[in-house]
Amino acid sequence: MGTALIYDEEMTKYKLLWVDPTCKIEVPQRLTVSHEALVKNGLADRCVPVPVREATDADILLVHSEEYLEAVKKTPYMTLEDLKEFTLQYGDVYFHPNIYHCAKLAAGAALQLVDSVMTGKVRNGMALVRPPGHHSMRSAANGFCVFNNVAIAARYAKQKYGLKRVLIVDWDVHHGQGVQYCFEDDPSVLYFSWHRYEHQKFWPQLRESDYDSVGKDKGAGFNINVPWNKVGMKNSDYLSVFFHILLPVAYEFCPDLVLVCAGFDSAIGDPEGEMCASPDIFAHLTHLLMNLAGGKLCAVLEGGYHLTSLAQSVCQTVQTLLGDPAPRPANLDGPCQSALESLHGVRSAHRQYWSCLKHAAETPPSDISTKRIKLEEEVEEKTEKAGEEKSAEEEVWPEPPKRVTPPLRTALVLPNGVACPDRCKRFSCSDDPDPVRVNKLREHFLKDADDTDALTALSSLIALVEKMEKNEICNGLALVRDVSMAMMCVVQHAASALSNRVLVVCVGDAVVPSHSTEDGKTLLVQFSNKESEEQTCKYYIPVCLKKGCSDVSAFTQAALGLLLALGYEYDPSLVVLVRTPDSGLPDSVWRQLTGLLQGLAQGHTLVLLQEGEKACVGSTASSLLGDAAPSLGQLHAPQMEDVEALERLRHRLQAHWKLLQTTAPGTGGGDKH
Ligand code: X5A
Ligand code: ZN
Repeated sequence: MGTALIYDEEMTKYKLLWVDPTCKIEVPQRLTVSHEALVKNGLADRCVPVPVREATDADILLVHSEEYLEAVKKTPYMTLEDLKEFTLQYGDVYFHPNIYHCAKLAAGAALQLVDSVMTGKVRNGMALVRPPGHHSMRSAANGFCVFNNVAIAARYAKQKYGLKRVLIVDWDVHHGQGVQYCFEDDPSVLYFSWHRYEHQKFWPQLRESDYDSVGKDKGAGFNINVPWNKVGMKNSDYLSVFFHILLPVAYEFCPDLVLVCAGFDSAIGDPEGEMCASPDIFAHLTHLLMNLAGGKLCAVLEGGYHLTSLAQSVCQTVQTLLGDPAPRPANLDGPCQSALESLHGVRSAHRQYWSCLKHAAETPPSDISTKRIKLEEEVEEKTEKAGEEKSAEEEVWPEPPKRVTPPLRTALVLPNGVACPDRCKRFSCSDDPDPVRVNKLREHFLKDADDTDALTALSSLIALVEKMEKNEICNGLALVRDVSMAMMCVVQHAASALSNRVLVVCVGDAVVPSHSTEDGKTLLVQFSNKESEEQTCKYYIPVCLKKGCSDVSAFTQAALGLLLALGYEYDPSLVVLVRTPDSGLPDSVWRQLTGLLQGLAQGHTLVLLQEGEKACVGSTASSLLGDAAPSLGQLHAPQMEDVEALERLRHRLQAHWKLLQTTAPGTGGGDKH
């Protein structure tokens, strides 16, 4: 359905006109390098160009006061001295004769993006804008921001399209306090922000940026702050927060639209953030949000001050919005102690508001809040050391490798007589079967039967897996006579022929090849309602849910907090997704699952369905093609027993799987169960 790209050179036409060390990083090149990188990588051409417009007074007044707007309106006519003087009343921001014009375009760009997505002109999109927006407040410019582009967009979207719920994800490294203030008491806008905090030592040094600011009155629970109390946070830290806070809450909230305050100062190299997440993490952050709200996602640029890092991160985001498979997530070694403390704090602060967090540890981390006071002395120490250490900007990291998309997205192995859906290709090796393989397969799997069709199907399956491994085909779907046998066959092939790991996700209680997990080359996660024998192997994980897979809330919780986290840490080169006919999993959940799992293994997913399930071929193929899955609706509280069982399982597994951790060891907060 397309991705909008909004960019206008006009927004490069203002800059800092005097000396100010805090503002000198906010330069016009931020926009030009980002746009040039999109052009150079052939991404700009694949987007739908959408023109900017000026936000009207009425648009701006959705968030800002009349007095403030009138004051900003005068800036184009001010002298340099007047501008300096005007600037002084605000924090960490500068004015320029053309900034008012650009600020109207930046807000207008966000609104154009919302219009393009809401009218169905495109599925999603990104607006490259200056000035950024998330720090500006009702009556104040702040932190390089003049008008709050995303806050205006949220109000506008609600008003013009009657949206009930809007999710704002602020992955910029700074706290968008302007957005928080705007929606603090508003339960219709869920604001999530992670930000460098260092126990309130980092700009803007607000008490209300901490995890215990959860929103006010009716809006209590709809403001989520994740403070980073140390620099150097990595991919694992970011993903942990997505798996254990943002995604469960976002799915429970069920937004009609997702807005992203897309600041890239949270990536490696940035002098402001000093974090260590790689630019390709934004492919995953984007991907993980792309199935919410029926895929309606608008990303609006905020910060990002290391030009190379910024351009790479922007490309990763846009390429993902376009639907290209995400790169393999590199070295996920689990969250650090400080991130776990934050995770723990946020989850316990929000457990009363979200049923997905109900079983989070009750006790807040022992002393993380009080550190705020204690840390005062350490500041000087830190500034003294600054000279010796390498600055964040000098940090080196490899350029994210080109994401090569296979020539064929989705291939289907179907029995004769089952039609192949649009945009997919029927796949069969019957013209060219490898005789050695065919014999092997017959011997192993079809001993007593001389069933040519079944044999062809199995050989085709193997051939398909090989093509995925060579990156000639991205993903596939097979309708087979016996999913257990097909699963066995693929796993066996993978174990003997592939050098890499395979994640097998089995939905329903098929017979699974649990014995083939011993060597760690296969990780098998099975969802069913059968209480299975105590799990013995690190790589065979039975997940038992009371009502099997038919409870949407329980299943979703398991899929996000357990399966995705496991999958990312395992980092397979192939995902095999199997569903039995009696699994009970509703179609919408199945499509969400299929979509989410494509963040793994560069999108190499092989889906196995039983022959009778013809009716599901179309919708499954659609998910494999990257279409957005339908929303699950607002989720209710899952059954107590299921939640408890899941928590127990997560707790047991976290010794082996670090991405399952949600509490810091030694903070006195064991999970409740
Ligand atoms: C949008 C943004 C940062 C301001 C930093 C001021 N602003 N020290 O990233
Ligand atoms: Zn920022």
